[in-house]
Amino acid sequence: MHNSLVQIHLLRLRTQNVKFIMLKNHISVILPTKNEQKNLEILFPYLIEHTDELIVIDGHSTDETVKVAKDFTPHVYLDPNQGKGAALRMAAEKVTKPVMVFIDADHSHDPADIPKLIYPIFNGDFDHVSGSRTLGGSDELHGDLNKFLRMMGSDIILLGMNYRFGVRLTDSQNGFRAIRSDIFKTLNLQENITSIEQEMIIKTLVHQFRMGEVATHEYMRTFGESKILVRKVAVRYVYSWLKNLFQNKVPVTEETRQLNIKWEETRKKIYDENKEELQEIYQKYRTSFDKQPFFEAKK
Ligand SMILES: Nc1nc2c(ncn2[C@@H]2O[C@H](COP(=O)(O)OP(=O)(O)O)[C@@H](O)[C@H]2O)c(=O)[nH]1
Ligand SMILES: [Mg+2]
Repeated sequence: MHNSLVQIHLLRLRTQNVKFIMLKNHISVILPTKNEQKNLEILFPYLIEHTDELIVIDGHSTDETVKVAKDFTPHVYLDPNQGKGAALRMAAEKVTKPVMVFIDADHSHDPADIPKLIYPIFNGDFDHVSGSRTLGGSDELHGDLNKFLRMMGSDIILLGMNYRFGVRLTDSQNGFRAIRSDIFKTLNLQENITSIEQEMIIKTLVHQFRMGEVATHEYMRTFGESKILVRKVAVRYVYSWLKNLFQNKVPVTEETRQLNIKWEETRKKIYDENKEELQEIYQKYRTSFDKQPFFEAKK
């Protein structure tokens, strides 16, 4: 049964692959892992096509995750054992590239969507781009009670964010996203568990960086089970949501202005050197870029 599963997933990835050669030198891909050995064996060959800096932050797996990871990348670290949020913060200390892409290791995201996530950043449209499962569909948000509660919860969280900050985002929780590395490091993120996803979005809005979305599909994880139990994390999610919603937008500081000026220089250089590849990505996904229901609330 597992063999046929693997074949289906390989087929899926092969059909969607896009050329992505030079730009991969400018992004770090961050993979938080906890007991994902079997998923990694499928995922890694595709991931390394999309980055020259693959960083694995492992949550003290008890299977062979770390061993498999080390076959594919020299950048393998153990997290502080506090959860996925703490793992992502640790990753930020290791990156050397200007854009970070976060992708789950359970094979529920397709590495072939990475170009779609990073294009609006290198094109200068956004500073942080989240994959949206509302726009792209999800096999993990519908069908049983646990999924229903997760979907309802994340939609309520989303409504709060949208009305509080005058945007119309469509996904508040996806683990598949791209963000300027300099920004991630200045957001002063605090959440130790997966509630870091909503915190990252809210703080992007609070500090007046540009938040965008593109459609990405979420597949069912291939092997193993989710580590998230709604009843265990719900209180933390609500607490961090309310705490962050009560922040006011902060005026753009001199520090932020400087950060943006420096970024713009970096971006232009990368853009000019990789124009053809970026054009290719644009041509391939133009409908999802052009038709965005982005993000400012209608006045
Ligand atoms: N480093 C690290 N990774 C984790 C931890 N908990 C979950 N992950 C990883 O984070 C990703 C998302 O976790 P998952 O259980 O699939 O959550 P779900 O997709 O929201 O159901 C997967 O790649 C997990 O292996 C942790 O404590 N530390
Ligand atoms: Mg998952």
